[in-house]
Amino acid sequence: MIPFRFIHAADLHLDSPFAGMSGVPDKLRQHLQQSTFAALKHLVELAIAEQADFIVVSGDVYDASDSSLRAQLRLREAWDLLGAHGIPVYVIHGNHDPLNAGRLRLAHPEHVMVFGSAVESVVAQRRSDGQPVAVISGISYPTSAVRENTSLQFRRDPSSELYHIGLLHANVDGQEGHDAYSPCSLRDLQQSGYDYWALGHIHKRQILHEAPWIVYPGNLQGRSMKETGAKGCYVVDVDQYGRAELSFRALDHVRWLEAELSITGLSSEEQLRDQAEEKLDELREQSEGRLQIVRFVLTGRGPLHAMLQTGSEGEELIQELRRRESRLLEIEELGMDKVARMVWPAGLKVRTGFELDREALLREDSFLGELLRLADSAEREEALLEEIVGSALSSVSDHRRLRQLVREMEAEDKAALVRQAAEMAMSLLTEQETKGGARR
Ligand SMILES: [Mn+2]
Repeated sequence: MIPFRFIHAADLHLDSPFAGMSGVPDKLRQHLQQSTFAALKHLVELAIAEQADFIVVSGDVYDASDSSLRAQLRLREAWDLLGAHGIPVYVIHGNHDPLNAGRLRLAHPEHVMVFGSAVESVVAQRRSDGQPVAVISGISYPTSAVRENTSLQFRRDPSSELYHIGLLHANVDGQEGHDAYSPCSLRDLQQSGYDYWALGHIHKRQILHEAPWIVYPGNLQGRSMKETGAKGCYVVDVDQYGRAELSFRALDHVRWLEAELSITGLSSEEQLRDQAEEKLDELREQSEGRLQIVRFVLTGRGPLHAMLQTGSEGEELIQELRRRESRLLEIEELGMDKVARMVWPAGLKVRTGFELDREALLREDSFLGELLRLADSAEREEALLEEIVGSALSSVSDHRRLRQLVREMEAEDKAALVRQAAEMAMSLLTEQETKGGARR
C-alpha cells in the first residue's frame, strides 16, 4: 500500500443562525455568526499546511436546506482555495442539506466530488505522484429523512487492494439526541470490509472502533451549550501497511464549555463573585485566541446553597459578570481581538447542597453515621485504609498499568480518596432523603 494522508470532517453546519442567545452584545453575536465560516477557513488552512492528499466531508455541510447564498458562496470560496492547492474534496449531504433542498445550484468545481443518492465509488490519488491510494464510496441524503440502513449498500471491491473509505451520514447503534436516520449497527460497518468509515451526523467526537476505523469527528464548530469542548477534524495518516493514525485538530472559532465552581468554604456572595471572576480570567489565559462561552456549574456545600435556591441571586451574579466582560469591548487598544479575549458567562447550573452537620452525623446511629465513622477511622488506621482502598479498587487489578498506579499511591492519596468517597456518599444519601421527604 502507498502511504497517504487525508482529512475527515463532518457537520460544518455553515451559517448556523445562533438564535436564542439573549443578552449578548452585538459584536459577540456577529462573532458567533461568523464562527462556522471561520472554522471552515481553519479547515482549509490545515489541509494546505498538512499537505493533505484529499478531504472527506461527511454531510450537513449547510445548516439549513434553504441554505443562504452567503453560505454557498463562502463554501465555494473555500473549495476554490483548496483547488488552487490541488486538494480534492469528497462530499456527501445529510439530513440538514439533502440533495432535494431548494438552494441555488452552484456548479461544483472539478476537484469537488459530491456523491449522489445511491452509493458511488471513486479512486483517489496521492497528490505527489498521482498514484491511486484509496477507493472512496459515499451516499447523500436525497431528502431530509432517510429511514433505511444505507450502510448495507456499500460493497468492497474484492479485486481492489486499495484502502477503502466509506462516507456515511448515519446514526450508529441508535445514539441519543440525534434523529435515527440511516440507522445501522457497529457490526454492519465492521463486517463491510471497509477500512475507514468516515461518519457524520452525531456531533460528539468519537472513535467507535479501530481497524476498521469507525469515526465521528464531531462538528467543526460547537453551536450551543449542548456542544461543549474542542471541535474540529481528524488528520488521518495511512502507512504502507494500511495502518491508520488519527490526530484530532481543533478548528473552532468559539468554544463552549462548562466550568465547575465550588461553594464549599465560601460564606458570602462577594466571595463567590470573586471566585467566578478568577475562573473567567483563568479561562482567558487558555483561550488561544478563541471567544469562550461558559456555563458555571456550582458544586459543593455551604451557606451559599440556600441563597442560590431562589434563582434571582444566580441571575444577578451572571449579569454582574457579563457587565465586567462587556467592558473589554470598550478597550480600543485590543482592536479586533477584544471579542476573542472575552469569556462570556452564559448561565449557571446549581448543583450545590446544604451544609451538613458532620459532627452530628458522626454521632448518629444510622448507615450514614456508620459510614462516616469508618471513613474517619481509616484515616488513622493504615491497615483499615489499605483494606478499604484495596477492595474498592480490586476491579482494576487485572490491568497491569492500573495495578501499578494503585501500588504507587501514597497513603495520603488513599486517605483523600476515602474522604472524597465519604463526602460523595453523604451528598447522595442526604439528597435522596430530602427528596424522599422527611429527614429524621
Ligand atoms: Mn449535523
